Amino acid sequence: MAKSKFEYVRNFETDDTCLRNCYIVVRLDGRNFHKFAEQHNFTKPNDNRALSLMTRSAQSVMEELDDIVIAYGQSDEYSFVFKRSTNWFKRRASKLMTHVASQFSSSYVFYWREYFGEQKLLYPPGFDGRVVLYPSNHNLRDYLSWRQADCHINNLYNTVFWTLVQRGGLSTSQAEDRLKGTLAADKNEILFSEFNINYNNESPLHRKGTTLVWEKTDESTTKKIKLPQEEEKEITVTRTRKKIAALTCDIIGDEFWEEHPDILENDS
Ligand code: DGT
Ligand code: MG
Ligand code: MG
Ligand code: MG
Ligand code: MG
Repeated sequence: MAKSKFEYVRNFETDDTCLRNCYIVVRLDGRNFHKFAEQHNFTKPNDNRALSLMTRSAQSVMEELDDIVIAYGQSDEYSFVFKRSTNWFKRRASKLMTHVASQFSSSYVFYWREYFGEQKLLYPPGFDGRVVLYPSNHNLRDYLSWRQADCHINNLYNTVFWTLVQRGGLSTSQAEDRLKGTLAADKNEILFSEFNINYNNESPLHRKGTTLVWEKTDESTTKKIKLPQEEEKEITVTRTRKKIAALTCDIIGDEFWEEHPDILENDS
């Protein structure tokens, strides 16, 4: 094919191929969701409609894009982990990140009504994205542990903070003062002794965030078949299908990883 004299401009594109053997993580985070949550009347500290919509959008990302083996979300963020050996879009960081961000954002708007009903979407929300590479299973697990620990720390703080305000009658600045310098144990104690709340019994969705994984399920269907010179008969066909499961469990300890041995690929 003849090339135009403009063709050389291609050479200005920079190479952003992700290093081989590394897990590619794309993390999205809602742009200015402090304001977005206020304007759309999100309940405090957790709005289950908003969390479910985030998860629905993440599910769409996993279904529509190739090679995502696990996703983890909390608050206004979601992390997507591409399998170590993926060669999707030749591992080009910008392609992977922009596909994740745009599929997620359009899904968030597309499914908005299913979760928010009468509450109108007042303006188009945006999400930033970043790509981080993790060269070992240990690093990848620590990354996901970091996000889940962050979820726990924020949720414990927000739970006590809003309990002090909503049930304890404190103003927001009084609640802030009250919590200044407190440790996790102190916060648990405030909840327990003053409000009879055992933090461990609070919703696991709020304490642990949401983990999306692929699960294999066997689906059986019956089919009528007719072979030449034989009676028509019914047979059962079993097919293994991949389905996304949304879990609200701990992913820091070993148990989850022992139960899902297919997510990590051996260091090699
Ligand atoms: P950014 O990410 O730098 O553009 O700014 P923000 O405002 O998105 O800050 P970020 O991502 O650090 O914090 C998330 C905000 O989203 C935080 O202010 C609280 C809000 N948010 C997230 N989930 C909920 C929820 O379920 N309920 C309420 N009321 N607010 C939420
Ligand atoms: Mg931020
Ligand atoms: Mg944000
Ligand atoms: Mg955030
Ligand atoms: Mg194209």
